[in-house]
Amino acid sequence: MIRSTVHLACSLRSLAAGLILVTVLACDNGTTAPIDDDVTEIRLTSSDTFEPADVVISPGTTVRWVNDIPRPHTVTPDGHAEWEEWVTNQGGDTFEHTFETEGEFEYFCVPHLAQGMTGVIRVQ
Ligand SMILES: [Cu+2]
Repeated sequence: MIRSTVHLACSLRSLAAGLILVTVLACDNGTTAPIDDDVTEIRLTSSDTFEPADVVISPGTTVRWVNDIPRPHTVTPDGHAEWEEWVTNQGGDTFEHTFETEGEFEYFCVPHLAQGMTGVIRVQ
């Protein structure tokens, strides 16, 4: 009972943060253009998704994951050792990795794998 109450409070907080985020993004033309040619940004969202989840980049590109809100997520390699697992629970936290070799690098978020929080970086 206590657990479900905490979960509800947590969900409501996430919802509120999500609404604020949507409002902010709505003022941004809805574009998610990379900051520059060599950096691609992926957001860890309040809806427990990687956004965008499927990314195509060329070798030498840096991917920057950004945690949108104070919420626990991970960026965990799925069956490869391209990077070390990143664990975050702070809004604004960032993690970067530069991909030098071609390949498909799948990853997931440990706490939200059951909700389908997965992503893939296609380097080609
Ligand atoms: Cu997550």
